[in-house]
Amino acid sequence: MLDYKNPNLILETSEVEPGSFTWRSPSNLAIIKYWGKHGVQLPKNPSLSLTLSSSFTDTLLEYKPKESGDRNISLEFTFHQEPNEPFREKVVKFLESVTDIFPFLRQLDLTVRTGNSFPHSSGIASSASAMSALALCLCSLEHELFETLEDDDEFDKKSSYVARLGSGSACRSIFPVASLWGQTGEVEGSSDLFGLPMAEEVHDIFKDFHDDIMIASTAAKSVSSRAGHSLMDSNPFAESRYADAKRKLHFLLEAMKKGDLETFGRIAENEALTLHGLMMSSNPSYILLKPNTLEMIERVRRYREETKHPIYFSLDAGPNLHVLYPGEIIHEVRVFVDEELKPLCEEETYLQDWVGEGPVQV
Ligand code: 2P0
Repeated sequence: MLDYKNPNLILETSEVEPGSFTWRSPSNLAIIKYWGKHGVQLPKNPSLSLTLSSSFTDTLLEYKPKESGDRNISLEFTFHQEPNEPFREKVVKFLESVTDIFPFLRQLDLTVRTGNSFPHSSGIASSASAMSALALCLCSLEHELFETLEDDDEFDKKSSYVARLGSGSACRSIFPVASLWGQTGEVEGSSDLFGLPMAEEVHDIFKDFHDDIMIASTAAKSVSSRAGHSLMDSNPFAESRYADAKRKLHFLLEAMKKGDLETFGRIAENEALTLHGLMMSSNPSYILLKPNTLEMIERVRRYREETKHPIYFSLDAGPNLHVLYPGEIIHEVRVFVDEELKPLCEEETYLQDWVGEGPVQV
């Protein structure tokens, strides 16, 4: 099995000049959800996401030959210009876990400076953007030091593989427009180990597609995604859920290829509510939705019914409602969002996001 372990990536440190890389990487929104995993960050079912744009993480990685002779990961870390020990420890743990892939990390003094475009604790999952940005920096560093990743597709594949080890959903953020992660007979070359680019498999309507993220609550989640995934191991509906996701993927791929928004929207909403249904049917059970989330769902459905506009919703592992619609109806939809949904948001806050072109090196 592909594991990218490479003991040859060892430096002659006296020849290394200090340097740095910066990557900006977006978050993504799963339409078919990843919920349940096994082994080392392997999904129980394939998932398919839209790559976002305005919700991103910027990560700068600086490196220089290590001053001390030890083999520990040496990392200075700031988040929004401030030291942050819990985050630093998380990143150190992640870097330790990828030293078989990047053994040279033990030979360098590293600095990571990172920050998100979206407000802290706005309830937007930041692990996808953060871990993809870091994985891209690591692959850039490897290429700078060893000239090993000249081929862009190989660079993306390895970045996606490494991002997955940091956070499953992060492996899908590497690609523009849309990405599929998880082995499926539906898509040639698909794998549980990395995401695939799907931009060429989707209709143009999804390339001008909006996701307004309605902030129903910024309170910390009562159950983390990590704990949520592991509760799937004892969920009585788990096996039928994985089968259902695989079945829906077939119809979603077909709909996205054709630009069939009605089928797309039906599946997106069903997956969002299934995800939360799985949380409610876990043992112990938990609920992340808020009363205003449900009120917003009703209003989206009523507006769709009345106007026949193709506007749908999705949810991540939290209470915030993602309102999805094509760019061609943005003017009408924004009036609805401002008048009917915004007043239901915490401090009337919502984020305007849209399908984007994936990470950029800055
Ligand atoms: C997804 N989510 O497909 C699903 C649906 C949230 C809702 O994957 O433990 O942070 O780091 O692999 O990726 C959020 O969980 O979990 C998630 P880990 P991750 O996007």
